[in-house]
This record gives sequence, C-alpha cells and structure tokens, in this order.
Amino acid sequence: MRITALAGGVGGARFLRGLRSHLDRLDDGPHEITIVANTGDDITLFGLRVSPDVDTLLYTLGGDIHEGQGWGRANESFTLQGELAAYGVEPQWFGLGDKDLGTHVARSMWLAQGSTPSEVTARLATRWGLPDQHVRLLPMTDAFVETHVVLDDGDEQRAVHFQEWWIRLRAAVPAQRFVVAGLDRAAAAPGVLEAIRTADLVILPPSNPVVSIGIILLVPGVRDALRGTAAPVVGVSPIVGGGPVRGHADACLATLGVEVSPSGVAGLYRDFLDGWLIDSGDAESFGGPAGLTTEAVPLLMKDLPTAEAMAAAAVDLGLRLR
Ligand code: GDP
Ligand code: FO1
Ligand code: CA
Repeated sequence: MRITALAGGVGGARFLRGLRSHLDRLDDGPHEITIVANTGDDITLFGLRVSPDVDTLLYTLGGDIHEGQGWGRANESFTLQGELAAYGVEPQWFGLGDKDLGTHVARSMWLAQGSTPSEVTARLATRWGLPDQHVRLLPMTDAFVETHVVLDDGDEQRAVHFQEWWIRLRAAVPAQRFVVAGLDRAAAAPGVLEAIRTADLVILPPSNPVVSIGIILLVPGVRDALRGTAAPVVGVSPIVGGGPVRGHADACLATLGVEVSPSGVAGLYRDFLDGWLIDSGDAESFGGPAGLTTEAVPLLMKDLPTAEAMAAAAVDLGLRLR
C-alpha cells in the first residue's frame, strides 16, 4: 500500500510515527509512506534556514525528538545560543539547541551550495533512516516561502513572521489574516502532486488545519490533486472536546471565521474529504458536513500505542472507502 500524508509538525509527526508502526505490523508489506511537509513555518535565524515542521518530522520518525516538547532534539544544550545572547544577538524567543543547530548549519550550507530544499531534505532524511523505513519526506515546495501574520493591532496594520506570532506573542494578538510570502511563485516540489494522484490512500493527520495543512493546500495544484485522486482521502480531527489538543489552532480558525469543532475543520476540507475521524467524546455533538463518512474513536495520542490505534482506524476507514 502507498499512503500519502500532508503534515505539519508535532501532531503530524506523532500520528505518522504511529502509522509507520501500524504498517510494520501488517505482514503484507512493504508499505510506503510519502509525507508532504509544510514549509510555511520556515524562518531564517542567525543567518541559518530553520524548517521546524520538516525537522520535527525528521527527529520524531528518526527517534531523537524531545518527547515532552514534541519539537527539538532530546537531551539538548543551549551553549551556542547563550553565546549569542551574551553579544546581545536577537531573537532569543526562538530556542535553538546545539544539536538542532547542526541540522540548520547543514541545511543552510547545502542550500548555499545550490541544492534544492527537496535535495536537502532527502539528505537529512537519510541520516535519520527514513528511506530504510520506506518513508519519503518531501517539502511541499522548493520555493522560498514563509507564512506571515497580519495583526489586528488597533490603528496600524503590521505583519510578523508566523513563528513570532505563535511563540513570542503566543497567538494572543488577533490575526487578521495569514499571508504566505513567495507562494504565488511556488510550484509543488518534485513528486508531491504525483504522490497524491497515485496513492492508494491519502491521509490528513491531526495537523493544524490553517497554518500547517491549510498552507500545503495553497500550493498550486495540491487541492486539485486531492479533488482528482482516485484514492480515498481520510482526515483526523485535531480538535477534541471543543479545542485543540495543543497549540493555538483555535486562534487560527477564528481568523478564518471557522467554528472550532471537528465539523468546522471538516468543512475546510469538504471538497475532497471522503472519511473523517472524530474523537469518541465528540460523537454526539458532531453536525456534519453532510455526506461525509465519519467514525468516532479515541483521538488522544498519549503514547505510541494510542497513536498507532488512531492510525489503524484511519487506514481501516480508508480501505472501506476504496
Ligand atoms: P505543529 O506544526 O507542531 O503545530 O504541529 P501540527 O500542525 O502537525 O499539529 C498541530 C495540531 O495537532 C494541533 O492543532 C493539535 O490540536 C493537534 N494534536 C496534537 N496532539 C494531538 C492528539 O493527541 N490528538 C489529536 N486529535 N490532535 C492532536
Ligand atoms: N516552539 C516554541 O514554542 N518555542 C520555541 O522556542 C521553539 C523553538 C523551536 C526550534 C526548532 C524547531 O524545529 C521548532 C521549535 N519550536 C518552538 C516549535 C515550532 O516552531 C512551533 O511550535 C510550530 O512551528 C508551530 O506550528
Ligand atoms: Ca508548524
């Protein structure tokens, strides 16, 4: 089976680790997973290109993620950033650990030598053993893109990088809109549209529907590929019990005027979604969209077995919809 998934960082990575583990237990493999990663979160800091969602996927699937945080490396130290702080170098609101910085130095060096983000990601993925796991990690585009947030700041409009809004401002200043700089010149990265069109199953993990999956859907051709694929498209709700499980997806949905509920999120995908997983506790209040095959299962990823069970439910629903 060939599964293609669109993913952001922590929610996507934990789900996909569960999916990898579930597929490994099926004895009719090898099953292949192609991940299309959001790169709208990318930011240049201290002269280095940082790609948080790609790195969260690499470290989670590669087995060295900081489990408590969900991002960054396990057993990190912050010597380099402390040295920069001593020189008064900003920003300090974005924590870059020493091991993590190794990834950003390698990425920035290879980009400067002329490699594309796709090539760089493939090289990083090899170190983390993804090809051996039959996992292909693709950035959504090779174009230089960044999600910026236009703030609703009284009289004056100003925009900040998505990471500054999310981390420094904790998404507490209302966002008027999200703008993806560079996306008008972007094309989908090599293999992305084909992976959606030729998959046996397409999965939308419980990633942020606005600033992770929503950004991937803006890449030219992606939405049409999802509408046109013969594969069933199954999604997993990131909203459980009236709010996001972590992060500020509620603030992002408010910007779009979309209800913070499994129905609200499914509505964003209604033109291509075939199956939708919601949490067992949300079954009674779920109100559509009409015509969508919906199943209620426990949707909290407390550990690998719970993530694996969620992934198994998504695969089974997809197979029934084929
Ligand atoms: P980010 O880039 O690190 O923000 O990660 P993603 O975009 O991939 O995922 C963020 C979303 O994952 C948030 O909106 C969370 O609500 C959702 N999420 C995180 N953990 C869980 C979980 O255990 N269950 C469900 N259903 N959603 C989760
Ligand atoms: N998230 C934070 O809340 N604070 C940080 O200092 C931070 C640093 C960081 C460094 C590398 C990386 O790959 C991710 C990092 N994140 C941090 C997570 C991440 O940027 C955001 O949670 C997501 O991109 C939001 O979607
Ligand atoms: Ca992210």
